[in-house]
Amino acid sequence: MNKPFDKPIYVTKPWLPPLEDFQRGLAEIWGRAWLTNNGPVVERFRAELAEYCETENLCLFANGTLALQIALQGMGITGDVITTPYTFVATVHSLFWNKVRPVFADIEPEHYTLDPEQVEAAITPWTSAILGVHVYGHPCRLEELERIARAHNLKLLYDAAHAFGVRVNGRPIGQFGDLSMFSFHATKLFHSVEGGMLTFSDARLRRRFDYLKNFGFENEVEVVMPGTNAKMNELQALMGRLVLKGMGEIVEKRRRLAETYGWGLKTIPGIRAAAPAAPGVEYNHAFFPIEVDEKEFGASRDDLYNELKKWNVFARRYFYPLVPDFACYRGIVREGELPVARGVASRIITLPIFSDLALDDVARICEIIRHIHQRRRPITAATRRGAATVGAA
Ligand code: T4K
Repeated sequence: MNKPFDKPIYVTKPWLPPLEDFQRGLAEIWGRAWLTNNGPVVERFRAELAEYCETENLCLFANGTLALQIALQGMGITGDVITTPYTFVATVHSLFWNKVRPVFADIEPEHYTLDPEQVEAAITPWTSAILGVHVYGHPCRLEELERIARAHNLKLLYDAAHAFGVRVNGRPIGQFGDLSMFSFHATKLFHSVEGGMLTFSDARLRRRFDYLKNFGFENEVEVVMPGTNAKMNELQALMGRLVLKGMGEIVEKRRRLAETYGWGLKTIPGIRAAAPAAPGVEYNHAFFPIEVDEKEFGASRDDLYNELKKWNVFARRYFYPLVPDFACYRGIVREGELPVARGVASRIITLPIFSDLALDDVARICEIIRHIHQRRRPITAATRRGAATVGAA
């Protein structure tokens, strides 16, 4: 335990299929020389995902950010959208790109998702939609948000970038709300190198999204709307198809890693693992966040983050700073607002979790954290008394 890991341990590492399987698929793509623009591998991937997500209302994209931008555009979302400050910047950038004003509502402290009470309080005549984020793969308060959206005639969209594979009361997470966006980026537990997906309840949206991601082309001579280029390509789809086969194994390994973290961190003062998944949720263990209580732990979150680097452990502070604190969004919220999100962002650290990580490595990371605590433990009355006794002996 007294020396750093030989190799850096990053917060995540993509699960990769056997290279021979990818090479075999690649050879077929080579043979066809059909690389993008809705090729057969993308079509096959779409069909497999439709089965996995239990819906035909599904579109694939080059990445999650473009998927969300197109979702907002295709659904005609305008005015103000209530969203969370506690997310990756892309959620809010997608609103900006659609000239929609983000209105930030605070989060709840358990799973860090939008607090429905705060959402309801933020509604004005200009509000057109709610955009929740299933942060770390934990579902938002689905029923409450649904009730609020229906009561105020608002669209309900979810950024489900972290939530692929999650089910709630037996239903795939993408079936809640009007629409969900999934990211298939290499850093996600399920990926297609880069990639994104929309699932939605209104079947008519599919045609619209298909136009929007392909320049609005109806045929060679007709363009029906000003679309962009956001198509998934054949190589991405090949990777996605192969990773989909590994989903069961990927989630199970993460579950065991999370369990090992749970045991290893339980007795370290000042370290609090995020709450377990809510009842009825089949969780995907997308991230392993912990909160650091500086007083109890004896070192700040940033100290822990920096100390871990010395041990070759590269945890991340997802999601710090809060989106409204980035220069391009400053001024939207006032000082003192969003107290829960602000507190969580100052205490959070996400620890490494990925299929290739050994359970023993997780146990060791926990011991390193304990070691950092023991070295930095503040002098309390009890330790002072102990020192006095030692001195007297
Ligand atoms: N909404 C939410 C809530 C999101 O979290 C995201 C993306 C989006 C929307 C947008 O979806 P996409 O348009 O990306 O599909 C990463 C990812 O780039 C980003 O996709 C992700 N969220 C975000 C949470 O994390 P960075 O800048 O922190 O990634 P990076 O390059 O520092 O990678 C993190 C670690 O992963 C590295 O230290 C090492 C490891 N890694 C990374 C890559 C790219 C690998 O081992 N292999 C790799 O290929 O943003």
